[in-house]
Amino acid sequence: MAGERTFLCIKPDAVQRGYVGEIISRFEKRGYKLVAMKFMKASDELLKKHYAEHVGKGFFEKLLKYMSSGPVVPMVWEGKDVIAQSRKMLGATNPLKSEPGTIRGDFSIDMGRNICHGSDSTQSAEREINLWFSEKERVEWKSMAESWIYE
Ligand code: DAT
Ligand code: MG
Repeated sequence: MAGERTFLCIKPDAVQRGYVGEIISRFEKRGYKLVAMKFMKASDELLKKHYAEHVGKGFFEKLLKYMSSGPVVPMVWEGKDVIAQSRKMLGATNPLKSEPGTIRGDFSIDMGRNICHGSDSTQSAEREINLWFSEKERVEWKSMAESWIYE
């Protein structure tokens, strides 16, 4: 299955609160395939590029401080419709509006502590994957579970 790819990033609050495994587990269990992953502190320079659309907005400095406050777990995941499906699995940007059962709806309350990032379109997925990962860091592998996930 030559699936679509998306960029997800577990944010510093989720690392601090011990939710790294739980978040990865949800995407694994759904049937999506992990293609790349790192554990790192993001520089202001990288975050300004990542959140380019929000530079200059009222909440931007707070967002930058939060995202650079500790380690994050950037990842690339692959599979059918993974961009839209992972946004659904994350829930709304404001956790107070996220449905229970979603990652943000289950584990967060405030917008500035909303646990995990996910690309919102094909274009942003491509841009974010290229920003956070070199070609070499994306692992080509065949999942043996594929024929049990896709018919
Ligand atoms: P998302 O992360 O759901 O793609 P976004 O791209 O609009 O949402 O914003 C990026 C992050 O910035 C978001 O996860 C939380 C924060 N944010 C967005 N809008 C905000 C606002 N009005 N006040 C405070 N923080 C905000
Ligand atoms: Mg966004």
